[in-house]
Amino acid sequence: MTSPTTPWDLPAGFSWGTATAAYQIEGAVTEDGRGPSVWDTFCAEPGRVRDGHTGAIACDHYHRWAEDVALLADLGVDAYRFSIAWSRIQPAGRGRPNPAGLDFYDRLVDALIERGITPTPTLFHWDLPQALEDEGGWLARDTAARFADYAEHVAARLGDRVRTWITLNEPFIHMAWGYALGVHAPGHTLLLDALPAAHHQLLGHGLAAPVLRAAGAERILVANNLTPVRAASDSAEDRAAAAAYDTLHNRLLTDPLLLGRYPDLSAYGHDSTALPFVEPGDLDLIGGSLTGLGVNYYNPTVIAAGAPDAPLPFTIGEITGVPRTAFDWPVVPEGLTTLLTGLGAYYADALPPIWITENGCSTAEGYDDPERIAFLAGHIAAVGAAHKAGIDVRGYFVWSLLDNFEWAEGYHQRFGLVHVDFATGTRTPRASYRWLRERIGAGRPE
Ligand code: IFM
Repeated sequence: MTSPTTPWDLPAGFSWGTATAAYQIEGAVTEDGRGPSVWDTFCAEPGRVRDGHTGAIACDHYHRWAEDVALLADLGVDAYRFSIAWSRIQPAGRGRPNPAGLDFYDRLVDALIERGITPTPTLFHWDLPQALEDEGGWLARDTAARFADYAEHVAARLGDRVRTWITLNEPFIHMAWGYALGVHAPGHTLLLDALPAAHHQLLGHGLAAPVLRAAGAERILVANNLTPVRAASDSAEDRAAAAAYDTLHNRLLTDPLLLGRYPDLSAYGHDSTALPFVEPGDLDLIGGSLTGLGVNYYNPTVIAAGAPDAPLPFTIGEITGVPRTAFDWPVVPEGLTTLLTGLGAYYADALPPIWITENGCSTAEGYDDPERIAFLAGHIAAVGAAHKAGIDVRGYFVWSLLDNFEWAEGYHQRFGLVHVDFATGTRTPRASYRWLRERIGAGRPE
């Protein structure tokens, strides 16, 4: 519990955490019966990931998890967001669970609780078992049922201790980069034909939610990647394009969850009330199933009209005149306030409490990271400003605890409060880790 007046004017009980994901940190991809995931396959394909990097070893968290829990305890966080690798639990995506896989997360959950850290698992952070991809992946409706079955196995083992679950991580990004553009696993380039992959992820969440509730869940979240969208100019064309992009990036995956319906998709040539992949009853399962919204925020987006013959009705523009991260992403902390207050204005009473489930930046490799400190200070202040404006925001998870495997960028982007030497596995807390420890410690009761 934090005190009512942290340096950032955050609410009493505000929860501090850090976040990671299984494929990005665990390594040990062939150990203890783990089956291959789409990311193992993708990494093995030449040219997919920068310099041929893979998650085969990553941070070796599978063996060094106790050290990582000690780092969390020393940091003083209230919560830890990690993800469960589906193919450790069900190596082929279906059938009897693999006890060794469940044991790994069971030990992790116990160790976190022993240190007073709330375990906050994500069930799906992009590493679909390859066997399910071979049957159509998230384009196949049956994958949603498989996901609920997997959730049931995990909840049966961990549900006595885990109270907050995040079912999906960034389903929009997974659909867009994995199924529409092909820059992430599983590497499909379907453009707008990727939409069923979004719906089936939501359906998987909708089927899993009652299973998690039956196992004692108190909070069920989806962590959505959201971005405030601005038109590049005041022209009618740019404003229409910005609205279309906002619909796709933000509302496609949030309206069904909070309002029980898809947004108007006419800009994409679809009647959102008659989508061929949506079956009767689906939206009843999906709508109203959240008891919290996870918000992953990195930067705003500027949008201009697309070329008349382009497949998409928008072009992504450049944000200039602001600092940039090592990834060349613009740093706009006030965009987070805009985003949160915009959610409040749009969803009104349908908006549940919010947790910032990811926020952070990549910096140069060194241990001294003033850019990360400035980034975090600015963004946490932006959360405080949203709280002051009436938004019910309850927690903040830094992405990430450790430098890790940054998907198609391999190990070239470093997001960690803790530096990782990928040759030896050695962890070294950065200046930002010490800064955060002091600041969140400052907000705790004596
Ligand atoms: O590393 C990713 C994470 O897996 C999902 N959200 C964005 C992060 C930074 O790109």
